[in-house]
Amino acid sequence: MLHMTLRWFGPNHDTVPLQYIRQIPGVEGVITTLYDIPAGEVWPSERIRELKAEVEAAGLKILGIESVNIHDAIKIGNEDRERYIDNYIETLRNLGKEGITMVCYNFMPVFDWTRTDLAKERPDGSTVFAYNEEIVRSIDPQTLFDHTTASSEGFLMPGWEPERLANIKDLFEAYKEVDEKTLFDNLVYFLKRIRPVAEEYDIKMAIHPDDPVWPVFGLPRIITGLDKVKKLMKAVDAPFNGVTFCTGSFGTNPKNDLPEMIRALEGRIHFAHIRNLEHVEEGVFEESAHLSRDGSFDLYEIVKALHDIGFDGPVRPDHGRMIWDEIAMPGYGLYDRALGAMYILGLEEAIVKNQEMKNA
Ligand SMILES: [Mn+2]
Repeated sequence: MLHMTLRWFGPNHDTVPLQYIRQIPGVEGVITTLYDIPAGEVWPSERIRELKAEVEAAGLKILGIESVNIHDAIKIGNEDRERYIDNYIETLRNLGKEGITMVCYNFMPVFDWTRTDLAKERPDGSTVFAYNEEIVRSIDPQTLFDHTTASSEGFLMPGWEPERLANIKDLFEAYKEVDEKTLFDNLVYFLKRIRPVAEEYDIKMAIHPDDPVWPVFGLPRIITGLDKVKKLMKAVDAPFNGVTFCTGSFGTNPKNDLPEMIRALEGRIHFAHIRNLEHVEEGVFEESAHLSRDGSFDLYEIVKALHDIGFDGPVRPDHGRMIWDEIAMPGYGLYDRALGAMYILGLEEAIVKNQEMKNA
């Protein structure tokens, strides 16, 4: 079954109180993080325990972490990586000891995700994240960074840490020799090194797909579609090595058949991000409401596929539109994500009942 969650960035970063999340029917927990700890540093056990206590005091559970970020040295594969992988292992051990057993991460160089507009207006007046390949081609990474941080309403956007991106030129320079093959090999190396601790604590590692699933600013992409994901699953062929099935990211490429991909990845999906987007033309898309008819995806078929493969893990409505004048981190307001959560749970209820009727 789907275990519904909302992403929550912690008491000092999120505008949405845990008590509000608790009041969304069917939401069991949160997917959270220690937002202030830079990539590469060990997460102290005390901090994890504190976070857990706060979430549990609100009647919720931590159903996973998004993300424990991967230090650039690991992605680049330079001599510093051993130290950072050791730190990652220690963080996993500290999480495992607290019973936290799902970790989402990504392996994208420099930028975690890319959009050209954080507040594109939809016909109904709501605003959403949008992407236009032509704009990306016409600007440099620094301009995109300045634009993204300037339009984030003062909120620190996940994956866009100013300290890490302080010198984008140097960062690009460091990735100069990293092509698709090197990046993939470095990911496999990382997974093999963390395998023992992940298996000891039964931690499921769930890689998030690239977003969008094509190269941006010439940076390589390795988690873009079914073939690439299968290749990774095979390279480290153990259940701990799985995927975050993000419909919005895989779905940036209209050729990715989302329900088919879900069925093909049975047993290896550890977390799902369920949302919708509207394809405008090639390389141009904008996020939409979760409702199938508001965008390009068939959310019924997506939830059905997850149900059919016996998926039993955390899901979240992923991003939401900004509606009803809410002031929040773009994409992470309460209102539209709550609507999304209810819609997804409604689809699931109908699918389960339908199945029961057929079996009766
Ligand atoms: Mn996602």
